[in-house]
Amino acid sequence: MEDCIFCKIAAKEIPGKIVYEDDACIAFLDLSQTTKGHTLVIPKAHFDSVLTADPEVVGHVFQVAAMLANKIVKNLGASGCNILTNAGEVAGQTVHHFHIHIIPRYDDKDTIT
Ligand code: DGP
Repeated sequence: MEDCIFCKIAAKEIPGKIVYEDDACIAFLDLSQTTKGHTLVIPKAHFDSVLTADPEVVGHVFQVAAMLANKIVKNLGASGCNILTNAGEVAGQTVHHFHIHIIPRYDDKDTIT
């Protein structure tokens, strides 16, 4: 989709720190790094949010997110993680291309505001 920053990252038109890629999705480090290793998983095809995405795509992207979260937590020595998606501005979505956040959690003091 024209003017979608995540479509451009998926198409490698603008740089992203890519940590995983397959035919249908791509994962890259979030610019904001809420905690170390904060990663986004997105479908290559454009859907505005999880609410409008093809259910099969949603399933695949969540499977990949779970697999990557496991590796990220182990590799970075985190104690756990948040896996979440925001749908709609009212829910805090700022980039309107379906994406899943993987936010590693390191201890009970790394509170996310
Ligand atoms: P959300 O609020 O759920 O829509 O999260 C959007 C996230 O996308 C936010 O944590 C910051 C991140 N982000 C925005 N623009 C870029 C970008 O150009 N590159 C990368 N890597 N992340 C971005």
